[in-house]
Amino acid sequence: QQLGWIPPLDDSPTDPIVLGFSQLGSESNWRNANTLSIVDAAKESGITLIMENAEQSQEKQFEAIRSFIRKKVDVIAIAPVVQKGWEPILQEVKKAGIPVIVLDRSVNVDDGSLYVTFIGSDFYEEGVKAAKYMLDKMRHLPGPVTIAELEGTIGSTPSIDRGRGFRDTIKANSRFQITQILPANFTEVQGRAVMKAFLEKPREEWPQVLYSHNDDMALGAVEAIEEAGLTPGQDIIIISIDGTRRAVDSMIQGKINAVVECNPLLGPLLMQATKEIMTGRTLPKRMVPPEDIFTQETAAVEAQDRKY
Ligand code: GYE
Repeated sequence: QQLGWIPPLDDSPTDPIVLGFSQLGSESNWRNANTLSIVDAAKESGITLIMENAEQSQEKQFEAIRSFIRKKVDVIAIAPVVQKGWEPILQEVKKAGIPVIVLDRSVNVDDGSLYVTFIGSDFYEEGVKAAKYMLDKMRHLPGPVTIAELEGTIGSTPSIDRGRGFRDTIKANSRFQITQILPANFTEVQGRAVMKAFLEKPREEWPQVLYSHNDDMALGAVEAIEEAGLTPGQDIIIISIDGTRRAVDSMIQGKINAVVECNPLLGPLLMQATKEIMTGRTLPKRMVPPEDIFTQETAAVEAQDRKY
């Protein structure tokens, strides 16, 4: 007698999805919140996460990605430290037949088939928001306004686009001049050192405004400004980007004037996208989380439910 085919039970265990994630580093509080969000979301959604920290080295990202290929992971996610130089490694991944999600920062590639989707903020818009706040804040002040700019990692999408968005917004008004500009790699230590160097110039060259590409550098700069005997937030107007708890607290103390939000909590979206790719769904090429701007007026309310 022939036995019939027994269908598998609906809840029979299937292999968990394996996601290889190349995180670019741990340079800032934003980054740490981003990493944590991804670890938590992976656990919650039952995805096996293999994560490598590249310590801001693109070369290390390549190594991590090659190790993911060898391990035959199902999906590879990359938070790229800089925009350029990704084409060859992404070709390798494509050859291995592994879909790629670009997360947080973007990649400059001609061949759009090299990744499925890019999940990350609109950094240009963040720069525009920072500039608009400044134009409004300084509108009653007569005469020229001098600005110092602390850039992030050279060649990274947020640094390039936050710079462009800001500049494009102020360029019609010649009263506003960026007089000093240097990169500080998105870290607090370097932000402090660069601000110190800005203030070592003769007094008449000190800026009236500091535009910092992230909170960590702004917080470092606040210390340097205080050490120089100035009052941050008053003698120098400070605008930064991210919206970390420490920056919002500093805003409550009056030391930072405005913070443009950049949301690091991308974990749930990344896991959802990973699952959708595995079930064969088509994803939009670009996914942007909604973001706001916080000022000293709204800081206290914001501080109550800051998650990072
Ligand atoms: O603003 C900064 C971090 O890529 C958006 O990187 C991210 C930036 C973030 O180091 O704090």
